[in-house]
Amino acid sequence: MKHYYNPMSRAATTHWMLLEAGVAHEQILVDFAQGETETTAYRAINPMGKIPALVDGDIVITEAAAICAYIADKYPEKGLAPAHGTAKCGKYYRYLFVPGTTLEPMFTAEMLGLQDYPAQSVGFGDIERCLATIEAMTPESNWVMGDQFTAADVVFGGTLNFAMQFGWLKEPSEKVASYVRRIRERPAYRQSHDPSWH
Ligand SMILES: N[C@@H](CCC(=O)N[C@@H](CS)C(=O)NCC(=O)O)C(=O)O
Repeated sequence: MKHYYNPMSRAATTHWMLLEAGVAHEQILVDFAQGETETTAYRAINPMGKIPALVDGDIVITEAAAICAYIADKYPEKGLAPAHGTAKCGKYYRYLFVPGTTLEPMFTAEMLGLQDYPAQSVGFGDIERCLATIEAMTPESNWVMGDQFTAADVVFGGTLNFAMQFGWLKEPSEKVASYVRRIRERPAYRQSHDPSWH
């Protein structure tokens, strides 16, 4: 598998997932600051010109959450996803999808200082709803699926981690802060994230 990556990017999350799964992969550094996501060769892999991307044989997976879900599904023996078709998957999918579809757009809107948006039309509603969602979805202890650490923690916990380190989450509750501390203590997290980030 080829992992198109840069350590100072969301690809740190997919690198973390690959390490959690203990999967051998080829790390291909993409220097986006030097325009390497703009080349014809890279756009053939991801027309979005974004990293991360994972290429597994003739399959291309883009979007950090999709890559994490793919790795968890490809290696079920690693226990990084609930068993397929079980009721637990409903909860698991929610944690995989909420960050990219709802939380990230809200953080972007906040970062850009956008205010005059129609909360009933935009997918993230408004910041209050998103903060309440983060609070409600963050586990009191262990991981989002209970004792089992899964790809959902990499995606949801990884998003909260970025939100804290970049100051998007201005006043995290103790519950959120301690979940992010647990995330940051994981050996695979530490191996994949630059300590200067937080
Ligand atoms: N929705 C994408 C976002 C990926 C993304 O924004 N990647 C940034 C780095 S964190 C990037 O590739 N930027 C380079 C560019 O836009 O040229 C995902 O979740 O993978």
